[in-house]
Amino acid sequence: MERLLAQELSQHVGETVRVAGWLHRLRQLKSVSFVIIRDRTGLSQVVVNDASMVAQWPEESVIEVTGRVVSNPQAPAGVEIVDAAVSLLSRAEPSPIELFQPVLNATLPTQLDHAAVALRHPERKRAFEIAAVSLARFRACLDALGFTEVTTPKIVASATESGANVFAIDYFGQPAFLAQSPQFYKQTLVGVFERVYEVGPVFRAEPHDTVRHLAQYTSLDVELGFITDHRDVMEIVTAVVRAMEPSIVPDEIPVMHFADAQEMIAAATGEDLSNENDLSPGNERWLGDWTQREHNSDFLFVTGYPMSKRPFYTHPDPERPEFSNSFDLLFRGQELVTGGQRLHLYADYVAALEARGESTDAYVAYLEAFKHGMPPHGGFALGLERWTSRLAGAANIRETTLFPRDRNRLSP
Ligand code: AMO
Repeated sequence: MERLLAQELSQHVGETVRVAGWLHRLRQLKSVSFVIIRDRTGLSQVVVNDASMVAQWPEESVIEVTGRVVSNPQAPAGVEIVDAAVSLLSRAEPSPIELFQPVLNATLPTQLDHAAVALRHPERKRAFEIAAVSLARFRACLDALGFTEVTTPKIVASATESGANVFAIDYFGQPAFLAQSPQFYKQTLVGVFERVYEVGPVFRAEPHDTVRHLAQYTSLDVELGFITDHRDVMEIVTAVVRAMEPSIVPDEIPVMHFADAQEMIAAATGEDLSNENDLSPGNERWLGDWTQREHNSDFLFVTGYPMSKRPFYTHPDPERPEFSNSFDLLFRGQELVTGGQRLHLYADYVAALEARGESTDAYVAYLEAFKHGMPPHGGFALGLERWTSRLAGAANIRETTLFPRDRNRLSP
């Protein structure tokens, strides 16, 4: 007999069926007991008269049931299984977490320590189902716009974003790093495909333990050639986030220059921001509240971050060279996306590295692309776990990361 799923049962009233899944809960009443089975589609209810055998099996044991489907408006999905024969496929040890609770009562560290079990909770699992849908839509949107999906090495010879937060490794006796981003490769591949994207892990040796930083996260990277400036990239960002979750993106995402944002925050809070070249997390939250209030929008583009804060590959604003043709997209008061226009002339790269006191030696392979003709181009990266945590309203990014890596956590 073919295995049916919880969601399919209502179409089989009157039939004898087979279901299988995890023993979610046994509810024993005086004359009758309910065995609740969980499978990937939801919960099914099985009525048993004698629960003495099931009562010996701890929750999360894997069981199989054959029985007849009958209507019962009070049961999950309006049906239940009666005349049931229940058997054990795999006996569990007592569960470290009460998965049958509608909201998990275990602390986050306990949930993370026991991820193999905690992730089974329908609410925890749901965030990752949403992430999977977002990813599929991200890909579909870019495929339709003529982008090619690529995969690039995660063991690399040089840092891409900044020297400090990079993991060094021993590569057959040679120094190497875990990639902080696919930045150099995605730019290089604009020379090959014009438009590329990559979904992959990136590694940051973040020195602080915060609720929004991981040591490994999933970066959704995009890069495209033949742009006029960063605003063409922002159009693609808008199309992508709209595709990922259409209901939350306004017709037009408000845009504000970094200098104007600082001026506004300083005027409103009395904070002296004259020496700041970035937005603090507190100021991002302030802007999130302001955008919600003034524009009824969850999103805000902040453009023109100071060049001193951006990586060497960033294109300056030709009108105000101390500012850059770059942007961040804030989502509900938190940075979700960073992007911008890049330098595309070889001579500009040599000058930019020199101005930062860096030799070109570490970048020879990357710079070859620019020696051999690169169009004006730009791109962006979106942190998947940041996206999902904001969407789910999670207080901590670890709640929407399957197996988070941070300063203190290397397992599970
Ligand atoms: P950036 O370093 O700003 O830019 O990273 C891009 C986006 O990635 C997310 N993010 C993180 N998420 C979780 N944990 C972290 N430690 C973490 N660090 C960053 C954020 C952030 O906006 N190469 C550029 C992108 C580009 O210009 O194309 C880059 O990596 O959501």
